[in-house]
Amino acid sequence: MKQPAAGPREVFHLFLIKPSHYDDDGYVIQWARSSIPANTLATLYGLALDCAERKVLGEDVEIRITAWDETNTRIRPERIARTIRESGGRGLVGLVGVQTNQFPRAMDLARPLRAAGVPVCIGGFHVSGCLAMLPEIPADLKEALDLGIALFAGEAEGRLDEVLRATYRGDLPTLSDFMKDLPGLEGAAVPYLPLDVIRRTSGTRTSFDAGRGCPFLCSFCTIINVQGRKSRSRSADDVERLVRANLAQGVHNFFITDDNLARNQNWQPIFDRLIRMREEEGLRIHVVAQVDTMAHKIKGFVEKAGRAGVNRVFIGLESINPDALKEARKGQNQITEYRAMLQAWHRAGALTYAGYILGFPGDTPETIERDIGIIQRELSIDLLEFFILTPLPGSADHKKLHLAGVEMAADMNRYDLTHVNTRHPTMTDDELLGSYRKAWDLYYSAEHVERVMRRAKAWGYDPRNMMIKLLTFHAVPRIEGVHPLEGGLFRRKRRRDRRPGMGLESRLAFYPRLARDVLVKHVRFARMYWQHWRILRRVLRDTEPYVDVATTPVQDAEFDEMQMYQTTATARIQVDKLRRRQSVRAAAGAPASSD
Ligand code: B12
Ligand code: SF4
Repeated sequence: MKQPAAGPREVFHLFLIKPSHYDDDGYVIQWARSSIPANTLATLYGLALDCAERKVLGEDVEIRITAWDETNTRIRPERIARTIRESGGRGLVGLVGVQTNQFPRAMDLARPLRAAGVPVCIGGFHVSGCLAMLPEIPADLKEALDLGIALFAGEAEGRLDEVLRATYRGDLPTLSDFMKDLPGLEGAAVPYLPLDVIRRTSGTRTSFDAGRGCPFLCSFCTIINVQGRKSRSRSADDVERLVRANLAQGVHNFFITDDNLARNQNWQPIFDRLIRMREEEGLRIHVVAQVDTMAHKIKGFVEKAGRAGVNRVFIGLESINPDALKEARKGQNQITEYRAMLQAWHRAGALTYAGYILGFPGDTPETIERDIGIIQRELSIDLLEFFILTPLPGSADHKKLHLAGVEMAADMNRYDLTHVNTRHPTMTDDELLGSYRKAWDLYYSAEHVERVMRRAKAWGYDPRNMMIKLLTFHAVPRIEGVHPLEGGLFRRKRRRDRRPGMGLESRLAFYPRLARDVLVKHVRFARMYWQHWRILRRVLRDTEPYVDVATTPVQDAEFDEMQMYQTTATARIQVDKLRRRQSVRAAAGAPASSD
């Protein structure tokens, strides 16, 4: 008699979904191609793959994993429920990496799934941040628990097995809180996404976290309260393994998502490994990293980063005003170091992206405008991105306001760093929002775009690439009205994917307006492209060498001359302190240093 083919008898569907959030009209922010794959999705996929390979639900159960990012894929809860039902009813929908601004959307995806009896589990910064910092569970999380949605606070390494087993048994707890027990990362299954998921983004780039945690204490930051202040890192072997797995599928570009790679205790072995792979094996590896403003003071860090393939760095500059930095407990940012730091990154061949926060207590529309002018003239930043100071759940700022009973916006969808969510001491909400919107136009003015392209040419970066980057960073907020970090190629809007409560528009109202919007956006983009292209032509034609204040090497006299150091009393005090330190060093015969 013929034996039946051996193999699993049961299928357990694991849908891993990274939700998006709603724009101001209530439509899901979604693109034909989003900008970069979400690392949380890669991390959960890597862990799930490991569970599937180890058959944690038993020899007879196949764990079938699907990974979707809603910023580039339409999610249809009813189809998910049907798929699970039709293959025996076993499965779990994991809503992954859910940030505060994504929590309302995550709930709207979860409701129909729960109504169809599908187990749903939500994890990510909103759940973890709230549980880490608030004395009681907030109303939105309580509502989730009431609907039977499981909330997972903490990290999934070493714990996904049990989440899957408990779901399979039918006793997944509604609340799992591992915030006090952060796992080590060495040897854990590494982040991984298959090529078809990566291809839904605009470049062939994937992401991974080489480590978690940051030692600093910035008051607006959620990361230290969720991932801790101690560095937990993957090993160089882990990183090599995941890099090779990606090279094998043709992916050579990596975004290392550590908030502060400079404070990853293993940065050196990791860089050395990447350097060896690049320099000895000739492998093509390009890296985008996030670092702090003092990374250039770590011996060998910038130089090794360049050799390891880092060609873009995101830097948390936040402000050029020492009072604001002090207020935000970001005293580690020394404005007297900014110029040396930016120039060091350019020498290593890396493009500099700096984050800049608007809405510190001392900010006014006038100081914001003044400071952007100073940055343009004196700092060799390539791309500047603006954020509104926001009390994110999980941050010390949020906890303080919450405990003091200060009013904050109740709609979590607004916590995307582009909305005003609490009162500023002197600016009205409209003034702050107006300053935020104007900031993009001020920084990306035609005059400054030309300056940055000329600087790029001078330090050896292709001005054509720089033009595209400047153009997209300005076009996304200006034309699409969203932050560049939330941007993508070709916005998609579905009539039915509108926020409940905002009303379903009729076909006659929705589609003609959509067609008009698409047309207007393309015309506006073409106009911006044309303006940028004309600037580029001028820059390419010019053969004169280019130097300006920002690209001039740091000199002692500049501390008396540059506006950045003269505008506020605290900046002048910082310069005096620097001078005193320098003279002590000189007296001791130590080599000159800006520190
Ligand atoms: C890389 C990154 C991005 C990338 C990709 C997103 C991603 N998640 O990978 C991009 C550039 C797209 C991005 C954009 C934005 N980001 Co972002 N981003 C990050 C960053 C630096 C790393 C994310 C990461 O990989 N973390 C590591 C993963 C593994 O940790 P995790 O997400 O917490 O997941 C673990 C656990 O939570 C748990 N878990 C998570 N989900 C689930 C699900 C289940 C079922 C289970 C069991 C467990 C589980 O297990 C995971 C593995 O251990 C974080 C800061 C940080 N350190 O996390 C900010 C962060 C998440 N971003 C933030 C914000 C605000 C934004 C933006 C709104 C900014 C803006 N104005 O545009 C946009 C939103 C757009 C979007 N669509 O995501 C905030 C969110 C804070 C909050 N309370 O909401 C953070 C925390 C940074 C900050 N400023 O505080 N971001
Ligand atoms: S340096 Fe960045 S990651 Fe570290 S505490 Fe400050 S904001 Fe958070």
